[in-house]
Amino acid sequence: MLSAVAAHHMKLNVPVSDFDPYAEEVLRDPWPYYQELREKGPAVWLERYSVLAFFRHEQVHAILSDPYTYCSSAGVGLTNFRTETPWRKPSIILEADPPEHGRTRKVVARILSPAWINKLRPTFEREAEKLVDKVLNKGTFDAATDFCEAYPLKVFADAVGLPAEGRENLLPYGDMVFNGFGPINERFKERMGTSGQAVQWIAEVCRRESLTKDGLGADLYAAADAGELTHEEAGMLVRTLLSAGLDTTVFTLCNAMLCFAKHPDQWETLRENPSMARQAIEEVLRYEPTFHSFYRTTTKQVEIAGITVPESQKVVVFIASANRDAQRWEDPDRFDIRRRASGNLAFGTGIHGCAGQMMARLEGDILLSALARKMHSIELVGTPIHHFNNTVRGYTSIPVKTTPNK
Ligand code: OVV
Repeated sequence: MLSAVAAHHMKLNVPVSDFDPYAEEVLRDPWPYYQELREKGPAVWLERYSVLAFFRHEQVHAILSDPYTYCSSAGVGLTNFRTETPWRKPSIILEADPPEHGRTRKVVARILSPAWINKLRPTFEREAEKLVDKVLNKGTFDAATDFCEAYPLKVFADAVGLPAEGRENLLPYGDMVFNGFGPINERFKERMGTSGQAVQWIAEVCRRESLTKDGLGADLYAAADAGELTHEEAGMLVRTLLSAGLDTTVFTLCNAMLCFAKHPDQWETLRENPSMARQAIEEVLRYEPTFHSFYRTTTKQVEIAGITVPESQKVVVFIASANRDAQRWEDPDRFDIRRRASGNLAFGTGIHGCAGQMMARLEGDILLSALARKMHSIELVGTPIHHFNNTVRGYTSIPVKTTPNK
């Protein structure tokens, strides 16, 4: 806990705000709030949560690049694991610091590396063609459920080696994990109350016996056989794949579909150049990043942007805000697939930068280029339903009408 003196000291030195990042009106449209908060100064004290918040690209990047000062082992959510009990056993990769983090990260990085996952490409492409044909055949469909959920639930879950039955537990489990990085609010409690079965199912399928012999899950257990991990750790890292790999890619695809439905000129550009799919996904990630924020905890007193931050202070970095910082991006509120969007912080950066980012790009690239080759137009035919979550941003429903290429 921060001492009263330290809190007082900090309030004297940085602007104070009653901003609530978890309020529905903020989650629905955070951009005007972020702009105002970026303009207040390099850091803002969020009095509702007693955390120091960073909204500018410069500090967000600096904090994520210094894991020794801004650690993850006290949790990457609002909960401080040193003083409060986390709702689940901490992740041995996400919620770990060097040097321990390096051992688990090395194994996960290998099985999610381009070289390793490229063997999935033919299967992912075949499934993308099938799914695109199916929805274009329907014409009118829900892009969130019929398309953006359907694809990762098939291809990623298959790649990990999960059984076909029970996959309906994956998104509720992820929703709980990502709500769990925020405050213990009604949103978290409600999800917690309905997800007991999902927790149970996840624990079950992380066991070696539940997984196929040729998937990423089996690869983690093979690393344990080779002495790189314990077998229990292999199971924990399967849990990481299932926590971090579904809701995230589903929501990224949702955000992509909505970006193109709302920007028909950009769709036209992509349709004329399907090979731009990968760069288009990058701009979707910059413009509508799937994460709004993440936390770190200081390991010592530190100076940043002239502010003295005490030891053991929770800091929150708004990566979504950093991605729209005019100091870093020209015309940041413009969705433009031709821009150079690399360097955006949607996947974080540094040693904890998303280990699955090549998998996410592979899925997005393949699905978007299949669409670009087959779909002429996409149009919203109803109001999209936002999915409110304490960490990630996406949709529950996106009613669309599409026309195929002639
Ligand atoms: C990046 C991420 C998100 C959620 C869960 C985990 C990782 C994990 O390691 O469990």
